[in-house]
This record gives sequence, structure tokens and C-alpha cells, in this order.
Amino acid sequence: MVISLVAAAQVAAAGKPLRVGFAQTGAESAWRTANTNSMKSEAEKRGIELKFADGQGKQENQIRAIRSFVAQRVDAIVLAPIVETGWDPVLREAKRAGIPVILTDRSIQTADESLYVCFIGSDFYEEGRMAADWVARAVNGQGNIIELQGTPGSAPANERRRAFADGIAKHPGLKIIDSQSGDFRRAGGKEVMEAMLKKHGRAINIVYAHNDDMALGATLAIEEAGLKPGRDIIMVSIDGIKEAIQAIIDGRLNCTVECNPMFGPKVYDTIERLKRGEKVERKAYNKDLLFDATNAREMIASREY
Ligand code: GZL
Repeated sequence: MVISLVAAAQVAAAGKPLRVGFAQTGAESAWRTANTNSMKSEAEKRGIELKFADGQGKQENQIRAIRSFVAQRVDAIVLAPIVETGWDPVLREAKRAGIPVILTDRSIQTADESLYVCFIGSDFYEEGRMAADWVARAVNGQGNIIELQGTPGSAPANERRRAFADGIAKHPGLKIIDSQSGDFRRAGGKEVMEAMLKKHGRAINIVYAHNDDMALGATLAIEEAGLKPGRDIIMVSIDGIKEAIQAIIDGRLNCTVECNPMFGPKVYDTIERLKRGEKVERKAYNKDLLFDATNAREMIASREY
């Protein structure tokens, strides 16, 4: 029986490891480190050839990496886009090369929905809403809030800001008196909090940080100012890293909303389904929990990141 060239190529390809290009945002936070580790360790476990590119916090580095993955003709491209806009030209190059693109962690704004196959990550708006509801209940709807924003232009910063503002709008006694970006970095959270304490002093009742690293950095500034984070100033953030849950147990943080980064398995399952010609969900949201003094002790032992 004569096997066609295409069939022979498919048979040959069937034996070769999957080759995946991953353009990661950077290494700005403990969350990001856990996310990178999940993608790398799961690829190793499955024998997937992962070509990893650290964007180092710059969109142009991620764009360069995607072009390199297209040139290497990988089987799939995974992108955790640092910001929401400016991706159409390079994603059109991947589309022309017939290479599927999967967005993980953060989404993009585009008029051409065909430029990526699906999004896998968390619902940032829901996280911001959960944080706002927790604050409203904790302080009976009264208090001045300092907001530490994530990376300007990023989906998590945009959505968590919008959701939190929508959430506290129902409580006229809650007011965001100042808001500035700490770029999701611990040092950024500390620096911004130092400036906010100088500017607003004891008028600050609550800190809402878009991620735990900035919140933990802010606690250092609050302590250096002779105040007790978690008591003199209520501390609420997002990510759910183990260090933040420990800070809740220690009374230095009050609440963190999970944003689970361990989605390597889900990403590779999706790619393997695509290679088998199966349809995949357009958006696959991770389930996010909330941690505070009522559950931090019982939950910390089971935390993976
Ligand atoms: C959220 C992710 C954010 C985290 C930060 O999915 O994009 O970026 O909340 C990380 O810790 O830096």
C-alpha cells in the first residue's frame, strides 16, 4: 500500500515532541515566578520542547520572541501579553504561518478575534469585585482607600481597577483618595506607599493593592512609619501567594484574592487537543478563592505557590 507524502509526514510528526514557544511577561513578582515554573515543569514532565522567552517587562521583547518562534516553525505559541494593545501585526504573522496562538494570564484588545485561538487565565474583574465586597463588609462601608495599581495598560490593572471602583460605588462612605502604579513590583509598592504616607498620613484607612507583592512592599513602608499594617491600615490585595497568606496569619495583611498561576497543565492539554483537531473553549477561567483570617491557617499548608 502506497502511503501519501502527507500521511508519511503526519506519521513522522506524530513521533516528534511538541515544540511550543512561550513569550512570558517578565519576572516582576512571585506570582510570575510560579507561573513560569508551572509552564516549564509541566513541559518537562510531558516531554514538550518549550522555547521560553522572558519579556523582561517590555512588549517589544515579546514581539521579537514571537517572530523568532514563527521563524522556528513551532507547533504553537503561548503569549502572556504585558499590555492589552499593539499585538495585531505580529499575531497576523503567526496566523499567516498557520501557527495557533494561545493567550495565557492576560488578554488583549483586538478587532480581529481570529488572531488567537483562546484565552486561559483568571477573571480579573471578578477578583476586583471580590476585593471590594470584602473591604465594604470589613469596614462597614466607611474609609479612605489608597490604591496601588499594577502595570499601566495591562489587563489585570485595568480590570482590577474598574471592578474595585464599581464595587465600592455602592458605598458612598468608601473613597479612593489616591491611586498610583507600583508596576506589580514589591519595591514599587514600598516606594509608592512611602509617598502616600507622606502625602496623606493617618487619613489612610485601607490599602487596595492589585497584587500581593506590592501589598507586602507597602507593609514595610507602613511599619517604617511606625504604624501597624493589618491593624492601623487594612490591607487587601490579589494573587494569593503563600507569603501573603502567612502575612494574614501574622496579622500584617487582611485579605488576598487568589489568582491561580499554575495553569501549565491546562495550557498543554489545550495545545494537544488543538493538534488532534479538537475544538477548545474560547475562554477558560481558573477558579479563584479568597483568603482572610477565617481560613488562612487551614489553607496555607495546601498552597502550591
Ligand atoms: C495576573 C498577573 C499579574 C499578577 C501579578 O494574572 O498578570 O501579574 O497579579 C503579576 O503578580 O505580576
